[in-house]
Amino acid sequence: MSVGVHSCVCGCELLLCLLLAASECRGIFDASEAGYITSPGYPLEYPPHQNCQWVITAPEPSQRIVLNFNPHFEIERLDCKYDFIEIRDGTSENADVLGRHCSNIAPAPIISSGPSLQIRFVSDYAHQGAGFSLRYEIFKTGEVSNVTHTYIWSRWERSQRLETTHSPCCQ
Ligand SMILES: [Ca+2]
Repeated sequence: MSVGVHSCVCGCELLLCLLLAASECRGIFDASEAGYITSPGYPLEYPPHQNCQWVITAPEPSQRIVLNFNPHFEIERLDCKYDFIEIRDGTSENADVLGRHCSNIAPAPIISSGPSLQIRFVSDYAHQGAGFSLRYEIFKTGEVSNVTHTYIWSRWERSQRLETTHSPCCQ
């Protein structure tokens, strides 16, 4: 049985469906402005029966996208079969899988090979966790190209450093 918008509308209370439809559980984002994507409710437990999908695109065909995960990561383990986050290298349904992750170890940074990637988050009916939070932005190989980026990056680095100082999990 596929769990999608239609089965949701038939299978759960209307209010919950409206909340799901209105939630941040799906969307298309332009990576030229860096942003965050989280599982619903993060850092509180994500709800059961989630089937979220986000697409991130970059404006230039030569650009790539990088995802950095918050170390506070918790998705039901068990072979990543019931709950998982899956990242694909492009927008098509058959795009290569860059990673499928669960458990409580955040993935290492993930970089697309082209200007788009898609993220899917699935949960089944039981056993939830805190979920995930990730930051997306255009992957820069060379020097920093503008002031905004420098600012965001230094802020990000600083928050990483703080987390490292306070948490033994981020060595
Ligand atoms: Ca589950």
